Amino acid sequence: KALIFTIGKEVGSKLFVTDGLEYDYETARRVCSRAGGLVAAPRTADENHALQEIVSKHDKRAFLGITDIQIGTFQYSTGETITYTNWYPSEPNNIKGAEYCVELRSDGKWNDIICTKKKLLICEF
Ligand code: GN1
Ligand code: CA
Repeated sequence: KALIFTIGKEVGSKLFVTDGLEYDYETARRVCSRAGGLVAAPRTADENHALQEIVSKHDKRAFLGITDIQIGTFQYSTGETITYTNWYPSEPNNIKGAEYCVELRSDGKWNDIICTKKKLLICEF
């Protein structure tokens, strides 16, 4: 828990932790999973705000653990349909029909992007 002072944030019972590095989405999933966590997915405005602070600090947009690879509906990596959203205006726009992942911008808003792009890793525990 002490690590959150340098590499993450605590919101309620959730810990968000970053290694400061960028990976494609599948690698991000693997790295978080190996550590016993999931790619971070904000379920409230408070959680979104904590993730925004991490993104701003590192000046790198982060992947969220949210995709529409499977059924055209955005889902958490647990398979549940998302409840909270914070899309940037006109997003998700699914450019070229190929944007199945979601990035968090430094303004806290979400954009759908291609999963093979490399984005900041933030895991939740
Ligand atoms: C554009 O350039 P950026 O990151 O602000 C696009 C997004 C795409 C993204 C792909 C208004 O966003 O929808 O996902 O490029 N924004 C607009 O890198 O077209
Ligand atoms: Ca987009």
